[in-house]
Amino acid sequence: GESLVLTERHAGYRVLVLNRPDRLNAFTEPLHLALRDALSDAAADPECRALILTGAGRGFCAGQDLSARNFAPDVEPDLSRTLEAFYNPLVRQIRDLPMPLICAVNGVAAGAGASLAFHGDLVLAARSAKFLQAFAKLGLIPDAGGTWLLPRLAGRARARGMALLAEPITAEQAEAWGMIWRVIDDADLMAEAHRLAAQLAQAPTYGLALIRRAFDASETNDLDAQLQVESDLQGEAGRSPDYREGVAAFLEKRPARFTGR
Ligand code: T3D
Repeated sequence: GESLVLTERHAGYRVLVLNRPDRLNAFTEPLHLALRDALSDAAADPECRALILTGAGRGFCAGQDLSARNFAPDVEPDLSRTLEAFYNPLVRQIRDLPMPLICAVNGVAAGAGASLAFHGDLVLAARSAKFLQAFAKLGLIPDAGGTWLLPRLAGRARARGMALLAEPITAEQAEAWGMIWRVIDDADLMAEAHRLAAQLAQAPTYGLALIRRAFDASETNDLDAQLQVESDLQGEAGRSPDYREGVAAFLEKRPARFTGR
C-alpha cells in the first residue's frame, strides 16, 4: 500500500507527512517505524537543513491507534513496552535531530499526537486545529514527553487543567498561552511552514543544532551548570565554518552564505 509517511524533498529541507488520513494519522507500529525511518533518513542527509512535519487529511495525529488496544480479557496490557519501544525512542530521535523541526499542525492533535506536535522547535497551527490531552479519557497519563512538556509550555495550572479535564484547546488558546509559535489561517498554513523551512535551510544549521542542545540542557541545569554548557557549546560553535562566514559577511556588509557546517 501507500507509504505511511510521505517524504517530500525540497531545496534544503524535507516535508514529512503522516499518512493514515482515515484514522487521523493515529500511530500504529508500522507508522512508528515509517516515521523513524523518515526522520533518520532526513537526519543523515547534509542537504536537509530543516524539517516540516504535518498530517495528511483533516487531522495532524490522533495519538495511539486505539483499535490496536482492544485487548482480550485474558491479556494484561503492557503499555510500558510501547513507550519504551516506540514513543520514547521517537521523542529522543526528535530531540537529537541535527536540524530544526517545524510542526505544521493542520488539524486535531490528540494524545501522543499532541505531544508530538509540541516537540517541534517551531509549532504552527491552523486556526481550525485543536490540541486534546485525550489520555485522561482513557485512564492514561500524558506520554511521549507530555508530562514534561505541558508544565514547561503552559505552566502548572494550565498543564493540570488540560491533562485532568481532557478538553480540547483551540489553536488560538495555545498561542495565547505561549504553547506554540503561531496560529495561521488554514489556507496559509503550509505556505508559512515552507517559508520558514526555506529560511532555516539558509541558516547556520550546526549552530542551530547547538542552540537546541543548549536549551535542552537548560531544562535541568542550574545557572552555573548552564554557563558551563554555554562555554562548551559556544566553543564548538566558534570552531564552525559558518561562524567565520557570519562574521565575514557582517564585516563585508553582505548577506551570509552559510553551508550549515
Ligand atoms: O501503548 C499505548 O497505548 C500507550 C500510548 C498512548 C498514547 C496515546 O496517544 S493515548 C490517546 C489516544 N488517542 C485518543 O484517545 C484520541 C481518540 N480520538 C478522538 O478522541 C477523536 O477522534 C478526535 C478528538 C481526535 C477527533 O474527533 P473527530 O470527531 O474530529 O473525528 P472522529 O470521527 O472521532 O475520527 C475520524 C475517524 O478516525 C474515526 O473513524 P470512523 O468512525 O470514520 O471509522 C475514528 O474512530 C478514527 N480515529 C480517530 N482517532 C483514532 C481513531 N481510530 C483509532 N485510534 C485513534 N486514536
